Amino acid sequence: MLTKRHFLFALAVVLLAFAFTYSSQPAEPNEIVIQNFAFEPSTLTVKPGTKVTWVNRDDEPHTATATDKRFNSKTLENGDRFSMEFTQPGIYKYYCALHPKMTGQVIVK
Ligand SMILES: [Cu+2]
Repeated sequence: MLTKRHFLFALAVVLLAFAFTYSSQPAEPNEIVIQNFAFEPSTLTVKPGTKVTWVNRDDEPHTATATDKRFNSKTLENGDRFSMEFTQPGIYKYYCALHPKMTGQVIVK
C-alpha cells in the first residue's frame, strides 16, 4: 500500500527531475552561452592559449563575429557550438551579425 510519505517522496523526485531538465544550465569554464539574445558572460577573461567555446541555447540563430573580423562563427543554430583559441593577449570585442545589439568581449591576458 502506498503511504502518504511514499507519495510525497515520489512527487519530490518528479519535481526535481523536472527542475533539472528545464532549468538553464550554467556556463562551463571558458564557455559563453548565447541565451535570450545575450552573451553570458558578456565579458570573459582568459589566459593566452585558451580555447573559448560559444554555444547557442536560443531557438533563434546567432553568430559570434569579431568587431575587427579576426574571427567569425558561421550562423549558429540552437545547440551549435563555435570554438576559438586565443593565443595573443588583447581585448576581442564581438557581436552577433544577425542582432548587432548583442555584444560581448573576450579579454586575453
Ligand atoms: Cu543574434
